[in-house]
Amino acid sequence: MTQRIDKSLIAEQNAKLEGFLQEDYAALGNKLARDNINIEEITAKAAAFQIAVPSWGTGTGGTRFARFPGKSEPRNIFEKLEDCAVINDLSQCTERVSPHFPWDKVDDFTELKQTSDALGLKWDSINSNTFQDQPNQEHSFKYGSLSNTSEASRELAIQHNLDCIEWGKILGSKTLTVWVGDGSNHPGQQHFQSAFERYLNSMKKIYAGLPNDWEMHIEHKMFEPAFYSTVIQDWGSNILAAMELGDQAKSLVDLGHHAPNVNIEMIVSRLIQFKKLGGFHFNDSKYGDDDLDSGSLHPYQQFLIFNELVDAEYRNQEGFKPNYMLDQSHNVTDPIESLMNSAASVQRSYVSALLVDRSKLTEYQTNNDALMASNTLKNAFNIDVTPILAMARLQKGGAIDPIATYRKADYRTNIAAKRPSSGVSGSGIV
Ligand code: LRH
Ligand code: MN
Repeated sequence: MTQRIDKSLIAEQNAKLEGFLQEDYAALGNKLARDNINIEEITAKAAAFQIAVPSWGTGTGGTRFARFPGKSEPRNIFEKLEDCAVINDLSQCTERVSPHFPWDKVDDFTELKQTSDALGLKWDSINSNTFQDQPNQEHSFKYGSLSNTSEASRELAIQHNLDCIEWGKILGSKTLTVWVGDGSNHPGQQHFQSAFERYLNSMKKIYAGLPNDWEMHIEHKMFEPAFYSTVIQDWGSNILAAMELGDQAKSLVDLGHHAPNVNIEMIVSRLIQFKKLGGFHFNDSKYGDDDLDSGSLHPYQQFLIFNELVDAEYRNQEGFKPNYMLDQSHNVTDPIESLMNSAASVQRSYVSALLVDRSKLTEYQTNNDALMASNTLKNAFNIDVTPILAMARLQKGGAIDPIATYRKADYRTNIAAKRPSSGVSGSGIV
């Protein structure tokens, strides 16, 4: 029997906090009304916001040095789905799960679909994996996958992506995300143009296998596991590939895949303008692809990214329907707590961006009033929208305080018997 957070426990915990919430919500409503903002409309938009959870984020993450498994770790996709259901029970904005194959591969995908249906979960983008060799794999990905000089390795990588589409169809997904670790560690090791041509020719074969209502999301990354060059190194190579492949190919922005201080919100604006923004992998980082909790270090940058996204919504930008997803590694926290926290952080950035006075902003931009333009954004960012996020959760049957309610439920202890720990530490991201 699947362990869920009891609705009565959620109601009991909410009852303790609802009075204060109603007070704070009314006060914020009055404040926003002074700027002709209807708090109910904002709360409705907050309630409609969804961000997908990465299946691989439900287990404790690690680095090349070590991984220290947490308590009652999920050991397979079925247990990962149970944890995703708990996250959605409390946060009410994470009904979609993004799997990674072959990490989540099963023999019976229909059974997996039935399990997710029973848990009220849907399937988001399918992530292929051609950055690791499988046991007894005939043709290695050591020197790349879709861009490998070996045709046999390329064909194997192409077939894996086509298989991912077939599995995704059974699960009801509509997107294939392709991130490759292909690149080089030494100057001269790779002929840049030839590698990119091999990559494009391989992607064209995968693109041909896409159902008409699917998208392919291409993910760029500056470095790792290659440390001199990567075939899809930045948004430039990414959008060139997406334009070369066709309308169903879009660019995905993983926040951690850029050099420190890169203006990611401007990259987002460009991708929106050219109708090539497929979606996001939200996380935060200080140095490299740290995969830390979203908004934990750069909440203003995350807000500025949503300022571009809400601006596009506000202007009814053609072809604008980006997919939102978390992509994080939880090395020292309970993954369920970090995923709930991070989903709320991204939802907060969205709601704050809804509060920007866009007509005033346009006026200040037109008149080159830089200070007032900047203040117009800061004013929205500085409004504490916590009551709106909590009210949206309450209205949907979630928890006013997800972390406190989760800890009260003592979920990890309750499922410990069902999930004996492997006791194996090991290393690596999952
Ligand atoms: C690459 C990446 C990619 C996933 C992997 C788990 O760094 O961001 O999106 O396939 O992490
Ligand atoms: Mn990613």
